[in-house]
Amino acid sequence: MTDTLPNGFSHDAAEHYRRLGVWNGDTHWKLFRRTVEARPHAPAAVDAVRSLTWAELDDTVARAAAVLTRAGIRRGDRAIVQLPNSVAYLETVFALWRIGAVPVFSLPAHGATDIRHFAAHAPATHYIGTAHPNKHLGRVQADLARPLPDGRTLTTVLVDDRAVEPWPADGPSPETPGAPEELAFLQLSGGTTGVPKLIPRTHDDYLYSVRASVDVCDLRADDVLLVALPASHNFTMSSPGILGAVQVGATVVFAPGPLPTEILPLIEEHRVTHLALVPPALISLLNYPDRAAHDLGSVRTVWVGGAKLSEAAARRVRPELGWNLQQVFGMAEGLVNYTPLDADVAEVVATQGRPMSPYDEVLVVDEDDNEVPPGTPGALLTRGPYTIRQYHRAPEVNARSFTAEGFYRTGDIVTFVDGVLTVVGRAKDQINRGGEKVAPEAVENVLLTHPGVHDVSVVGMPDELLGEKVRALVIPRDGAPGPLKPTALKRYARGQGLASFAVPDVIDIVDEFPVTGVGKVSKKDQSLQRPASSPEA
Ligand code: OOB
Repeated sequence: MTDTLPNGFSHDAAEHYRRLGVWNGDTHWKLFRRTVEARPHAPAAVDAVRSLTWAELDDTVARAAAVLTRAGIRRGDRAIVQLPNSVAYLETVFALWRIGAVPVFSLPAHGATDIRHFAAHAPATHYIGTAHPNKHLGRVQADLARPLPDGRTLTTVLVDDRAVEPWPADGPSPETPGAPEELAFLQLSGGTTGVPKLIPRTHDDYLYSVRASVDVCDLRADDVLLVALPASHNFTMSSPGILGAVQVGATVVFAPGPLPTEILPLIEEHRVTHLALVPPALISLLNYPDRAAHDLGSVRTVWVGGAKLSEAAARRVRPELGWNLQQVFGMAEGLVNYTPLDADVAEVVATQGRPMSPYDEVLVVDEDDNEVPPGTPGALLTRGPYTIRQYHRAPEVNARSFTAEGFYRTGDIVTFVDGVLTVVGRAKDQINRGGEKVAPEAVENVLLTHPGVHDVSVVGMPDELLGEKVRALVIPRDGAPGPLKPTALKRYARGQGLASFAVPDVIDIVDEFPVTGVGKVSKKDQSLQRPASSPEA
């Protein structure tokens, strides 16, 4: 027996949560099978080409499992999943859980560098991607033909996610699902370092978070959930998300993305009752001129999270859309907070909600880890039944990301008053680009490999819609041939395997970086004082 479970919980801590009944021995495969048994003829999953009941989905998941088994995936293997929002995505993930394999949830926007890192670090044996790659995914897939640093090459499985029958009949495959305390999947951290960290979640801990989410939300059987954000993101998966829909037996409708033109027709056509959005997607919807042409009256609740929602936008939701708003402040590492459905308006529009579980422990501390008085901003630390106590295979990162008592250092600066959290800032070196998290260091590392670059500093730049954009300040190398052009540098960054959302929105060529009093590069000054005359790429 190892010292800890894959999510870092000691056996004692695990036993504690089992005794409390919050870890109840459920698994993702059992969850799915229960809903198939309970609601075989109810609509389960819909996308642009397909519409399946739970019983039909059970069949196609079995076929998908046979295909993946034939590709060599076995119980315990890790497989990177990088698929667009589609029924085929859902089938792939449940097929992996049927086999007892472990999905590594990458986003379609992740670049080749990210995927290679996940492959080496998980370590993964397979990559499951789309048979209809865009330019970006085409680059990722081409790159995977190269061996990994350890000499292995990933086995690639391409899924025709636009086909009516993506899974050729391939004979039965046995069910060999994982156990409750085992690794259920690897989720990706927003990242503050060069490469995203892998987040190990077990069936027990994650499914508790799904049940706790369902408890504070109004998602029921016969409801219709629109999945518009990337399906594999933690928010989309479990707050209450796709797995919440599976738990209650609601229908999941996949939209290709969260633009008003992508979601409005689907809301109307499928009588959508719930959806989750990041703040920029909500604001785009609020400001969309043709909104009134669509009947949005079926929607009861919109969940908004991933980045701070402005109070001004939050105030418009009820009067202009007629929907309930629940702010969601969560993290793939665990802790999720919601504004309650019955909270007063002031709390709904101006706070990031309350921890969803009575077993969530929240500390707000100063620089010496001493608790601050209520209402005083401080760093948020948290521990509880569904917050990991370690990253996957990363002892050094773990030492700085968790306290000795197992609290996770979220990197968020918050106030905590009467059980209500408000996010007021950030202590981590990360850019939150409308919910997509960018590690400046990762972007700097890529730009530094360009022969014309002497030094780079990447910072967040305030943006009306996204909250923040990615800005790179670049000092050219002396004697480099020809002038350094922002457009050329952007193209270079795109070709170097960066996630698409991490490619700088703006590159400014400068002579030197602003420095603080102590001679350290001041990231704050750079993000705030962008010279009006600087060239915009
Ligand atoms: C969600 O998860 P991640 O892992 O992509 O990012 C977590 C970080 C938080 O630590 C915080 O810095 C920021 O994203 N964040 C928010 C926020 N929701 C997330 N900051 C302000 N207000 C909010 N409402 O982003 C995530 C995971 C599950 C549910 C919802 C979001």
